[in-house]
Amino acid sequence: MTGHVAPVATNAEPSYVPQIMDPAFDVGFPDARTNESIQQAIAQVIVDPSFIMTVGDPQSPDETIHACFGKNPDGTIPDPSVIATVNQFILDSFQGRYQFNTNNFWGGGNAAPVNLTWSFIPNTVNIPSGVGEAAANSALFEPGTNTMDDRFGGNRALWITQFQNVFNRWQALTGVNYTRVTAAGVDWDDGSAWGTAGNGTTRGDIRIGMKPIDAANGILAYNASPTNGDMVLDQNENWGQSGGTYIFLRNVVAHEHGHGLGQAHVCPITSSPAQGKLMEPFYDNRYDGPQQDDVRGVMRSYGDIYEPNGTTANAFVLGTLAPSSVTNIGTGSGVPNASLAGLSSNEVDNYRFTVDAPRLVNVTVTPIGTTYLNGVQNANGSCSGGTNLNALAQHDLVLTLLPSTGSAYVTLDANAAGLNETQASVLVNAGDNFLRITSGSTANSETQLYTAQIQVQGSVLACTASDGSFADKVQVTWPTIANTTRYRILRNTSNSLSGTIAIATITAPANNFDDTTAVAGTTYFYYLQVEQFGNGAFRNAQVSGAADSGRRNAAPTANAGSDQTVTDADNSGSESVTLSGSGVDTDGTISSFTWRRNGSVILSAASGSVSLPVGTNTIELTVVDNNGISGVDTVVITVNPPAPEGCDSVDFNGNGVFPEDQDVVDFFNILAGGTCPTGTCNDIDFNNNGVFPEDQDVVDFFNVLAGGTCP
Ligand SMILES: [Ca+2]
Ligand SMILES: [Ca+2]
Ligand SMILES: [Ca+2]
Ligand SMILES: [Ca+2]
Ligand SMILES: [Zn+2]
Ligand SMILES: [Zn+2]
Repeated sequence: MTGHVAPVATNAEPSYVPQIMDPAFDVGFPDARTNESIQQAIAQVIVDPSFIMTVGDPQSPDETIHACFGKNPDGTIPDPSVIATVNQFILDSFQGRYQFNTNNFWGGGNAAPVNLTWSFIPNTVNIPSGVGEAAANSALFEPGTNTMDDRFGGNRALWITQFQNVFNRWQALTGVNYTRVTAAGVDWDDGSAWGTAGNGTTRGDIRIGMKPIDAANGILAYNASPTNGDMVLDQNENWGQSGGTYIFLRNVVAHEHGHGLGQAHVCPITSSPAQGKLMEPFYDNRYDGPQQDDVRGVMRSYGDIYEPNGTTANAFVLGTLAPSSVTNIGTGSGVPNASLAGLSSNEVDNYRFTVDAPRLVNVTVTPIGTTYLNGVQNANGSCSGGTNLNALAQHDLVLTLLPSTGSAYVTLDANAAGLNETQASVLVNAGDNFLRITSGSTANSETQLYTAQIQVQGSVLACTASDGSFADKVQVTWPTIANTTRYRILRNTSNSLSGTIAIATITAPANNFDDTTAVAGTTYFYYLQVEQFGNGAFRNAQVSGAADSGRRNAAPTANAGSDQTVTDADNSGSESVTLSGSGVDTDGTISSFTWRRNGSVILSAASGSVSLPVGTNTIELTVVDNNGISGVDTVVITVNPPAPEGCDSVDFNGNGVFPEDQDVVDFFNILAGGTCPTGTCNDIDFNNNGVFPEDQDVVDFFNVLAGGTCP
């Protein structure tokens, strides 16, 4: 037979000052050495060691009753010989502060979550002797004096709320889930005989009753271990004390139920509330409910609030995490130095998170805990001094980030136990991903509390492709992505990952690529893939349909028109010429026309008149398309000078007949002020020296007419 009787919390009222070692502690406090009920219990144990089964499951004779003893007036625990006598008949040994064996937990154990029901028993249920007290009917409900109803002034809802809050608290901190059950229409259960197991609907796994155990103080309550778990409160305690929101009732019930979950006492009795443990043997109201060690102990058997999450299939669902969001796991316990996530022996914790697109995430796992004294309660009931337990460094945490299928993105195990593991900027796939916390330590029956964090970065990871900016390529660029060893560029002619072809693999830190194989004018869709940590796995940085399109420009063609030859008819040195150009762009529009001569702009329009100097003019027409890409054509415009300077034609009258006398006649006629008979006569400045009328024109006219040369 294994098991133990464990001295538990006590209370001294009305002037009890809760500091354990406080001198006021002994005011009105009974001396356990003279506590009659304890002696009765001892006597009964001696007479009949099997009595402990009376509140246990008859099918599980190993179950243990946890009885609560008082402290001595000097603050020490009760006479060791008293408890030792009891233990001698009940215990094989203490099993450490977590009673983790095949009989002391509900369900599967080792971090296996469990659903428990709880109920109050009606006054009709008789509770046999548990620790030597007389059998009596339960007395939680009215009528009667010192029922729980009475202690709370008839406000039944108020005291039930305190019990509910205790179970809510254990549920909020551990893998145990509770449901209160009642018989139809009443506040109590179906009234089955004490010791009857729960049925899940009208009778709880944890049944709670109240009866006189001893006088006020001394024994406060007792509680059976799993899988009985039932609780008996001493009717003679003032459960209605409202201080600390009924902390007396709540801490005793929470402590007792700790036994009901399979927890043994833990020592030493600490003077510092920061080191406090609900499962210390004596009541303390300087902390409220389960503390660090209590959370660790219950997680050892039932896991944490995220259970079951031992596989990716049953991973805890964190949901869709938005860009630029931070998601914390295990935070917010409200218990100093304790988190809501814990890892037990050989346990695996999986968390599933979803992202809308490939995202960079920062992940961290941080061990939680402090160093505190930890020890067992001795067989004689005294508390061992304990040894330091470093709850921060029980397991060497390992963080693995996994896609929904395939090998891990990254496994973080750089640091030793007690230290966090963290990695920034890991690219994860769109859709479901998993954060997994495991232990790199050998199997360790201690719980390692931890918190974890997933931070989703907001940056967009798409690559960008040039849209016609270059006539010789499409330039693909992308933001530098941390931890990247290689980039890969995929190309498609539709905006889909399906059907893409890899066109380049680029070694980081380069972050651009020139696609010179693109055909001008064709629209392509470019996708970026990333290999991080040199692990050989290229992962999409963009979802299908999210590609940026790119296009190599089809350059425009210019047409400057046909070559022209003109004459400076008025001998002004230049001549006005009409330029008429055009341009064609097959993948866009022409946005400008520019005509240049010797590098200087002479016209900024498709067509127009320009003045060109005498000579050969090579004119360049540049057309620019809507992407700024140019096309060029040239045209040659020849401006000839007027007829060489010299004498006019001897065909003075312009009738095409010469030489003839009529030219002479007409010359003199005009010279004399007459009119030209044909209307097309030359001027009379025959020698074109700008001086007229003069005799020299006459001389020269006859000279040329006679076959001479113009002077
Ligand atoms: Ca009592
Ligand atoms: Ca173009
Ligand atoms: Ca003529
Ligand atoms: Ca002249
Ligand atoms: Zn206890
Ligand atoms: Zn002239």
